[in-house]
Amino acid sequence: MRKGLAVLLVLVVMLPCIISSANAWGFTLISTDINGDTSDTFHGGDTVYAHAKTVKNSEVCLYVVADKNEWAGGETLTDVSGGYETVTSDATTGYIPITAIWATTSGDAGNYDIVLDQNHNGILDDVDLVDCDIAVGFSVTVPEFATIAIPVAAILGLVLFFNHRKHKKE
Ligand SMILES: [Ca+2]
Ligand SMILES: [Ca+2]
Repeated sequence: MRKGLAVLLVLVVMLPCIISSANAWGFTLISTDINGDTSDTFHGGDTVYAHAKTVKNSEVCLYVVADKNEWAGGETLTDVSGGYETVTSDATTGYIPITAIWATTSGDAGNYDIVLDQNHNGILDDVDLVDCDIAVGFSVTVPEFATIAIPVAAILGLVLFFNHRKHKKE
């Protein structure tokens, strides 16, 4: 019962994000894998891609910014991925190419948003798109190898240390 409630809560929280990722004009912006499939969780070391549908045949900029859920408009966009990407949307469909926006490292763990700067002025405006303005856009997690390797290395170090001391006493 409790589990069901938790799942329901998660769905209620997630749902507005799914709806709002498409705005009144039917424009969308999502974080994806290399194939263009929606992905909101990446391991440090993964490359984050973005896909979007926006105004046809327009040059736009893609920013990776720190996650924020109270976007009011007028904020200066600060890219954390080593620079924003500039792409041009298709003249017929309005889709941008699936674009690599960030080659992450294990030091990049955290929550982020993507902003499509439609009028490329480096400021969030009504015409720009945010993934996601009311929830985490995507998150980068520490790779499993590091979370396992560090405690294992620590235990191994202790074992070697005590072994060394034992041999010294003998
Ligand atoms: Ca803008
Ligand atoms: Ca957000």
